Amino acid sequence: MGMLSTIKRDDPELYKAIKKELKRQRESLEMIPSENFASRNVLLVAGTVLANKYSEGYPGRRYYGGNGNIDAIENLAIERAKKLFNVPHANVQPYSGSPANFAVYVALCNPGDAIMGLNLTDGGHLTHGWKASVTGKFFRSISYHVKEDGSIDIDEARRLALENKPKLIWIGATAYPMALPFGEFANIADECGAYLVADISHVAGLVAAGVHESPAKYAHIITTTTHKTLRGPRGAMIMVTEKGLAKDPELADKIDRAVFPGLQGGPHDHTTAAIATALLEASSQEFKEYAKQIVKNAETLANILSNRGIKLVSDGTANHLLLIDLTTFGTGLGVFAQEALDSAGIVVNKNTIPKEPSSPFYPSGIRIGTPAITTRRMKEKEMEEIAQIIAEVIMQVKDCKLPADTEGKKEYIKKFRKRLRNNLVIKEARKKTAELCAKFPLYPDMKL
Ligand code: DSN
Repeated sequence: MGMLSTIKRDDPELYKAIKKELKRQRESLEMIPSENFASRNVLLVAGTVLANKYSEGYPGRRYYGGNGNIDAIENLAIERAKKLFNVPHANVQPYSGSPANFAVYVALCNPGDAIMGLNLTDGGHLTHGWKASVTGKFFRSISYHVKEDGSIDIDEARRLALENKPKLIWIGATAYPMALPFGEFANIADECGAYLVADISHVAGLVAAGVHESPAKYAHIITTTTHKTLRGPRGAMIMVTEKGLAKDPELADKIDRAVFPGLQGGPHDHTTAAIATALLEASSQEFKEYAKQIVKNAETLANILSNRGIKLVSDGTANHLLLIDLTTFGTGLGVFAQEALDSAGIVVNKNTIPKEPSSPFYPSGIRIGTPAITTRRMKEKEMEEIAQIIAEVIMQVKDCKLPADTEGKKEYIKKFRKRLRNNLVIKEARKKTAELCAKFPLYPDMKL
């Protein structure tokens, strides 16, 4: 019997939609770098009766009764996080990455304080002070950038930090293919007296496996989502380091109070438990091999795409993602590349590139990552094939020209979609990606 047999009976409409989504995930190559496939155990735990409980507070200090089992579960997640990331304090309650980051502001800053982060279109995150996020409205946000070679401009960051004396500095990114310079930012933060917060959401799995340097000895606080390279449920954690406690012995309490009651109500106990499962998995030798393979796969993709004349920001990758710069062909081509790849069965996202000449909605790049296809156990051989397919598909969109006016854009994209449906190269590519997906089945034993 399928695991959703009662949903199938009682809510066929919803059942159908879930089934279609499983089919989509199984039959396409998921290459959005922030996505992954959680294990069957993580999914199972996230779907348990733990979702029924209210547990405001922390283990041993709850506002509701009946939390003995939840205390044990949350403590398990906390202890596993502390061990895996080598930190003395972990809060596993943030609902997701953005609330986790906002809790850090609540703990450390007052409205109007200066804060610093990597500029969004240079690869930073909305919550690191971008103008469209409340973090760019409530605080005096100063952005640092990347240089021509795609690496973070440490000199600019130092100059801005000394001039503006920010209360906190973020080091972290969503579209940065190089290693994060934790040591250099620790020096900058120490020089200007700021808190250094490492947002390792994208590389948490690589850090846990020792494939990316850990910020534990450099940052005062570490935030991360749990569902990207860490391969857990959708959730987040905030960790305080020894360095953080040395700077402010009350830092752990401040973080805990900021999460609850500062920002959130009851934690999602089913997610906390699934985080505990993911942390156990991430401490295994198998996970270390997985993380190494993520990087090897990304390197292989980068080499072949570069050889095919496709420009990459920073000319390659040192982690799980590649940022393709399409400006060699034209501006604002990200949307065409994303849609063409989608039709070919490869799911990626359009993305801004450093010094973006277009806009975040019609950006000039695409972001490609290997965490999810590596979970499907694909290796270098498959990356060679996928890179050739991506290159072929990109050649199909290189002559697109994005009109300047909104109506013109809509009309052009409509016609482009029609052309895509009849494109023989894309059809051939779709066949190849379907074959690859069939060879590396996703959740092979899962029956809905
Ligand atoms: N949406 C995430 C990403 O794709 O990187 C960041 O929040």
